[in-house]
Amino acid sequence: MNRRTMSAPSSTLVVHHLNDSRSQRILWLLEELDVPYELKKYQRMPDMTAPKELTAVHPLGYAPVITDGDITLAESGAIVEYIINKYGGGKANLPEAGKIDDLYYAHYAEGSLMPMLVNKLVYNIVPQRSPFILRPLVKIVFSTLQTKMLDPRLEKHAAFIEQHLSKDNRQWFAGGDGPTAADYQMSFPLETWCHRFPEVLGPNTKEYVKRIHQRPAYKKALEKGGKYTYAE
Ligand SMILES: N[C@@H](CCC(=O)N[C@@H](CS)C(=O)NCC(=O)O)C(=O)O
Repeated sequence: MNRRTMSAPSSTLVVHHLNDSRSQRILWLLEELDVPYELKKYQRMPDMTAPKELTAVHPLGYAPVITDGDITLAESGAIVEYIINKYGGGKANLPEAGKIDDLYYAHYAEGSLMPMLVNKLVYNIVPQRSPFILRPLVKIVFSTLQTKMLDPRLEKHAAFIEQHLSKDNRQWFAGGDGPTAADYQMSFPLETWCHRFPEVLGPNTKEYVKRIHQRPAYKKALEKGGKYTYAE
């Protein structure tokens, strides 16, 4: 066998990473699994949107996106599942008992939780960006929407998450001894929530976010990805 055939195959996996974004969870996953990858970095524009170059990779122009040989895949939940299936080598596997929690929280993160957190952000931004003359009125409308509609729902979700994380002293969403798909997906909403308005989050939820940040693989992902506001 010559040197060439003995060496590990070079990776074709490319992560298109936008600063301060959901793609941080993909870097964490890849570092946990110890999968080699190439990183292409993109910087948010002053209005926080992604730069146009990302639409050359995927028509919607959102992060994360990965390319792997001929495959281009967007949507973090799909990417997490793809990477665990193809490169996981059993490392993100979990006991049978945790499978339903893993499935649920892997979908809940983007399906139910993120839309509310995005709404919260948008409701704060809209008044700031509205025409000066309309601003006081817009402010009243959006702050009423927040206090009457959004905040009570977020409180309900905070209690729901806290109650789950307090069950049998669990460290991870699926109850195993290491992170699984549910954790990679839940990391971003909980990090941004902790960073922006932690008041309503319970102690187990805050501890959980700290636990993620203490992982050596997470720290490695931070070093590679560059500045990430939600781990500061
Ligand atoms: N549900 C998608 C959401 C993707 C998404 O909205 N990504 C944000 C970054 S966190 C983005 O690229 N925003 C840029 C923009 O809106 O222009 C996923 O989980 O991948």
